[in-house]
Amino acid sequence: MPQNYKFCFGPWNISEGWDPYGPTTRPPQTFDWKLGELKKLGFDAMMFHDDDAVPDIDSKSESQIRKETRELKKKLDGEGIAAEMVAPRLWFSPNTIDGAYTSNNPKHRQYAIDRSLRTIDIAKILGTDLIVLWLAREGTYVRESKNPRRSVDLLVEAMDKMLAHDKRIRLAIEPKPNEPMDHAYVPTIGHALAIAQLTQDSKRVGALIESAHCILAGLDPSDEIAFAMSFDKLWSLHLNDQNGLKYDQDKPFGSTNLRSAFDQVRVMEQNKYGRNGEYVCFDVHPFRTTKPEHWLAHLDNSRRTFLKLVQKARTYNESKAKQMIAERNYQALDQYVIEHLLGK
Ligand code: XLS
Ligand code: MG
Repeated sequence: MPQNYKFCFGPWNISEGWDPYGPTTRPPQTFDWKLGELKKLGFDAMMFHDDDAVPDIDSKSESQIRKETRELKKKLDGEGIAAEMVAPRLWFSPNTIDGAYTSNNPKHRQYAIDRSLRTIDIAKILGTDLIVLWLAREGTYVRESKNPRRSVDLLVEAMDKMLAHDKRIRLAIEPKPNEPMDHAYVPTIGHALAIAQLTQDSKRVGALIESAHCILAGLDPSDEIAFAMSFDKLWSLHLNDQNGLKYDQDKPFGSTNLRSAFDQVRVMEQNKYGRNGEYVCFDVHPFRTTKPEHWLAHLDNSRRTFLKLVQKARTYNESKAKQMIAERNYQALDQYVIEHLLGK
């Protein structure tokens, strides 16, 4: 049976256009407005940072966090929208200036672990077992400021504490090679799955792949997806796009690399991504130039492109391709793929 995909995005994907060189270009919107737009678009789930679910989380008690999360759960249920995952946002606080789990300051490491355990509590109330760890500030600006071997141990220690906090949650590590760090400690899916093997319960530690992050590592997203699926450990996907090695652009899916987008969809189809309930999330931002009246277009367009590429994958002439491969006629194969994507 062909896979029916379920789609998701986060409140941060309806952003206001700020960049380091200029102010916002769109007025901030309420969470309720964003939830309403997600529902109108026909998406199935919303993904959350812990402070998307509970704003100003650091100023709140555990009971207040639980109370606000229950209110959010009621709101999501009322709209028939699932929570896909919750990710601790460990890159804004003054306690994470020098890293979170790998900070040189033991108090700050403890802050990061405590906040991650709160994230697990939020996820349980929202009805998801998936915790995403984008290790934004686990890395260095100055290599000698940290001991890389000890940093791996500290990451494993933090994950073990999360796995012990609740026996049902799963951790999905989201690799990214840099930004904001000069070099991040977990740059690729290989590093993520290797670290998973060091934890106390490695079957509960998997990964999330983001297209742009693979490109920033100089890798092909479809190969990274296939690699993670070889281990049955691709538990979420952030499909987007990236034009070369620069700041993380979070461009709409297929916006720059249509061939690569096709290859990502094809490898998802071949490996039946989604058969265990995994979502397709678009971690994309509108261009700064996008007007408020076109605010959701980047999400709707990403899904349109995705679904058109699903059709391209399903109408790909496998036997014709097999013949060219058998003849090692890869020039013809290359041209066939191009013309298939270009259509009649
Ligand atoms: C940023 C990351 C972030 C995670 C969620 O580059 O992709 O959006 O997906 O914290
Ligand atoms: Mg992401």
